[in-house]
Amino acid sequence: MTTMEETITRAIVERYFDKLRSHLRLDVAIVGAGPSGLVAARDLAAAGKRVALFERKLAPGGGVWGGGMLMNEVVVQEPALAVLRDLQVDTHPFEGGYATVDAVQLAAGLIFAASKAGAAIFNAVSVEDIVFQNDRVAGLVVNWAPVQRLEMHVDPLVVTARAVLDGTGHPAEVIGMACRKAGIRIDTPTGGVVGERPMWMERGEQSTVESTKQLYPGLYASGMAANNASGGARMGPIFGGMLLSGRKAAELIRRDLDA
Ligand code: 48F
Repeated sequence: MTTMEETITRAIVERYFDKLRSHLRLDVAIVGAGPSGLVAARDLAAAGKRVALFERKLAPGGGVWGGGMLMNEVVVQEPALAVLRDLQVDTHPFEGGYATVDAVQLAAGLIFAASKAGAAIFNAVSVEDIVFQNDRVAGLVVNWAPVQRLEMHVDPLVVTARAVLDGTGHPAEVIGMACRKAGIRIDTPTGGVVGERPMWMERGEQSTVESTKQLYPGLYASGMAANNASGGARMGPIFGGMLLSGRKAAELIRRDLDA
């Protein structure tokens, strides 16, 4: 007779490996489940693309949860509210064209929307390298985040993708790896990661969206990763630019994949 213990364990193992197996060859691999990566994942999955999102932390959501200085409210400006309306996240009008959003509802809403649209989210998985073949970024090298954190000598596994989106936030990790290890020059003012400039909210919000683009064949950037790669200003706890960047990244990738 099968015991409850055996059934529960087999359910988890079988379903996890089904999920992993069906996401080894992707249309789009997204690194980092911050706001820009989650919006991009949701939009691309809703457009019928095979999408997986790899997040190093246990909880997806990136910098959303903490609002500003751990006060869990974030501010979103008018042009980005359409994204939140699509996700049925509640917004509360403030003054000057701004609205506030409960940070926990925003994080939960972004995660739920991406998952519900069909994007697979692999949490506690770290991206430690890229696949670089025929002069394009062609996939990701992944490992369990605790393995990386404990510096265990364990070889990783690989997923292939037609497009890779760096949504890793401030460190722009995937873009950095591509420049360093593949020795490529990317579409930024210096050909590499320029780095973040000091706080200037208005400029930072604008440059986040402007610098959301394909940096090299197969490699796209969104959110703070895009902003930092191109040398944009810091903007702090205003999130409209991140949401619009995710939407723009999804649209650019979808167009390129369908061309
Ligand atoms: O930084 P993050 O929230 O990404 P974002 O979409 O949004 C930025 C805002 O949160 C905030 C802001 C600017 O002041 O408005 O900073 O640009 O989330 C990035 C996620 O990527 C994960 C990291 O744990 C975080 O949750 N991440 C980073 N490197 C890796 C990674 C990696 N190598 N592998 C997997 N996940």
